[in-house]
Amino acid sequence: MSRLLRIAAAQSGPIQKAEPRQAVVARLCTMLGKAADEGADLVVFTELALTTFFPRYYEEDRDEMDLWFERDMPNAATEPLFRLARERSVGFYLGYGELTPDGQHFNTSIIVDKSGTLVGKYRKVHLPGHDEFDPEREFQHLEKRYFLPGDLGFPVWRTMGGVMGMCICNDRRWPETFRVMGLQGVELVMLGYNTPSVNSQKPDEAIEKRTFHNRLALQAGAYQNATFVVGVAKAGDEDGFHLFGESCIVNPDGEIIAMAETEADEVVMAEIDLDDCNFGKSTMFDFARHRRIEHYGRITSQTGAEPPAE
Ligand code: CDT
Repeated sequence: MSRLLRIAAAQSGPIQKAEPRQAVVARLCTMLGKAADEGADLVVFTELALTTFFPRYYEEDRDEMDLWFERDMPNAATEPLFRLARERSVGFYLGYGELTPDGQHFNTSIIVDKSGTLVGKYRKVHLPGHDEFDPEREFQHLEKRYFLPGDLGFPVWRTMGGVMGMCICNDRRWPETFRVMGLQGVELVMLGYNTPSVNSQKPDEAIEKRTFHNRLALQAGAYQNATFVVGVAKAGDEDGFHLFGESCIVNPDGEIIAMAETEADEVVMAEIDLDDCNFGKSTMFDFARHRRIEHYGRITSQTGAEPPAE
C-alpha cells in the first residue's frame, strides 16, 4: 500500500515593509504555479506569508497595527491565490495575521484543499517575545503585544489522503505541539516560520546554532511522532533584519529529505508516501502500548519548572 503525495515547501524571500499584499500574493501564485507544474498536490507557504514580519515594529497604539491583519480569508488580495489553487487542483497551507469580527488578533494558518475548500484553521499557541518595548534588545519581537494565544488547540484533519496538522514557528520548539497532534495520528505537520538570524538577547550566538535548533526541533518532532514535517521559512533581509531560510521536508525517521538552498522565493519539492508513517506508529512510537501517562501529570498540571529545594 502507498499513499503518495507530492508536496512543495514554498519558501518566501523577504517581504519589505512597503510591499503591497497584491505583489506578495503574485509571488505566492508564481510559486504555486511552479509547484503545480511539477505535479504538487499540496503547497506549504510560510508564517505571516502576506506581509513583512511586523512584530519587529513597536507601535504605542495597537490599532495602528491593524493594517497588517486580514479581516476575511479569502479577501480581495488573496482571492487570486485561492482561484489559482482551485484551477490547478492544489491544496495549500497559508499563514497570516487574523483580525476577527469581534476584534481579536491571532497569528493564524489555514489548510485549503484541492477544491478550494477551507478545511482547517490553527491559531499560534506559543507566542514568543514580549509585549512592551524592550530597550535591552537589539530589535523587538512583539508577538505577545499584537497577538492573543491561539484558542483552537492543535486539531488535525483528514484531508488530501492523510491526517494533517498545523503549527506556527515557535510552536516547533515545544514537544507538546507535536505530541498532541501525534496523539491524533498526525501524518503531516505543516508549519511556517520567521526566525531572525540574530538572537536579539544574545547577539554573538552563531547563526549555525540557530539553524541547528530549527532542524533539531523539526527532526525530533517528526521522529518522535512518526510523522512527516514540512517547515517553511520567510528568509533573507527584511527591512535590514535577517531571517534564516533552510525550509525543509522531514520524513518520519527524522531525516531531512529536501531543503531550500537560497534565501529567496524557492519551491522545494518531494514525493512522500504517507504510509511511511505506519512503521514508527506501530513499533517504537506505538503510543497505546508504550506511553506511561501515569508519570506525565506535570505536563498539563504545571507550567514553569519547579526544581527541588536547595
Ligand atoms: N516567529 C517566531 O515565532 N519566531 C521565533 C523567534 C523568537 S525570538 C524572540 C522562533 O521561535 O523562531
